[in-house]
Amino acid sequence: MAKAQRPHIAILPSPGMGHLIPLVELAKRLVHQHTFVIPTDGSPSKALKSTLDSLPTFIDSVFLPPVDLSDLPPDSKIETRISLMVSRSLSSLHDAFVSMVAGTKLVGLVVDMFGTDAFDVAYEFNIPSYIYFPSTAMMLLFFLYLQELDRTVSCEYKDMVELVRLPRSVKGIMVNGFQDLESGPKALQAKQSGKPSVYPVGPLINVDSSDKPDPSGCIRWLDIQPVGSVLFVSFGSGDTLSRNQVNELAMGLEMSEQRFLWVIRTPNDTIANATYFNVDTQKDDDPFMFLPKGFVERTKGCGLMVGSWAAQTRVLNHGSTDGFLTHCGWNSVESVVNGIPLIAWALYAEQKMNALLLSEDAKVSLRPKPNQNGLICRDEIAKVVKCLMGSEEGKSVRNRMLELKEAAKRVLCENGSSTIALSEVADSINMHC
Ligand code: UPG
Repeated sequence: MAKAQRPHIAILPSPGMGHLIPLVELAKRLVHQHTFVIPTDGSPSKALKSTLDSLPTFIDSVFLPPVDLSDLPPDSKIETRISLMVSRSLSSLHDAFVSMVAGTKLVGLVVDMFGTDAFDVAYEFNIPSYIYFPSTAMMLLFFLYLQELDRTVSCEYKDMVELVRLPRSVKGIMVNGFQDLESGPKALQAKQSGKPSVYPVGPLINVDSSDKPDPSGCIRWLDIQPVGSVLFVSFGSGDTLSRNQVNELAMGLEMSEQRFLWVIRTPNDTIANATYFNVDTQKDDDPFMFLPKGFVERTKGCGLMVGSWAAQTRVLNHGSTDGFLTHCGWNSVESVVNGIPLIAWALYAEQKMNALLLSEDAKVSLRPKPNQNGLICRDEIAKVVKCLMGSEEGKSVRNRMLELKEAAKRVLCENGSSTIALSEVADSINMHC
């Protein structure tokens, strides 16, 4: 369909690559024209610009004027900053809507979980709103029930009988999950009158083409490693470890005697998500400075460290990669589609819940144990890495992941449940045309 004829959807990603990337993947799969309307508080990162530069022609993007967050205390939480960036952008979003409705048939607004304030703007223009929830159905269930829990519960949440209260101001919620990975989608799918529909459309992941540049050199390095030999170590788009933890991780990787590719960041002793807004524009110290003395030389040949950012989807799709030590950001669980088993090392947000789901429920990951101070020590790291890459237990985790890979293929094929759910969303949006 020609661009001008497509019904038009406005998409508001809340700040952060972990929210932009899944919304881009959603947009690619809906046959509409899309405009990403992007809140910001300053200059966007290189990773963000390069994602926007590579969008297909039916997806446009526009930055809203930067908002001022200088009144916030320096230690304000990331969730507060993200939410305020959205709410302080609403008048500019209104202006963007005026331009969009003037030139095209605007039929929907899609936001992620931090963008619901924008519903007011959509409501003013009589445009239906949808949420794309880039995390698990389990987390969605928890969010939906949180208000009720807060109001009524004084005991431990785990002792509660589960009841779900769905919000009413939204038409539909898409969640990046599928039944074989977690049972949550089923619990949410039961249709109830007056409640929004929940569509499990996952796993939606970005597929980087192999002709993209490889500035960090990690693909060239993987090309010369033996098939199925490398552990990929990466903590998402913004997570940072403490100095001590970086030291222990380096020593643990060395002691494991396994090949590894590690995306390293400058450590931060106080915040676990220090690079969330500026993943590749860090003005801090060189992250290599914080590695143990002699580590780079000693691991030469079997280990590669790259600063800040790697072509993750290409790494996970590479034949040499055979394990992934991840912070359990839900987009990183994309390794499901590659059949790569995991080491689950959660840091913040809902990542501990994801880690639990991946290890206890889906059984596709191993989980290192922290000591009483919360530090994961070198011996524990070496043990878990060896176990994943070369033991019977690792083999069983790997086999389970291969089963999930097949299940993911099934739900994403032409008549698969996620493809059908996505076309139901498109039908629902098109009813507004
Ligand atoms: N990525 C790269 N290269 C890198 C690092 C990351 O391409 O070097 C990509 C990765 O492929 C993925 C995204 O960036 O698509 C990162 O997303 P994710 O793995 O989910 O991590 P976060 O950016 O930390 O995600 C935030 C939250 C996480 C939550 C997720 C979805 O931290 O807890 O599950 O958003 O809501």
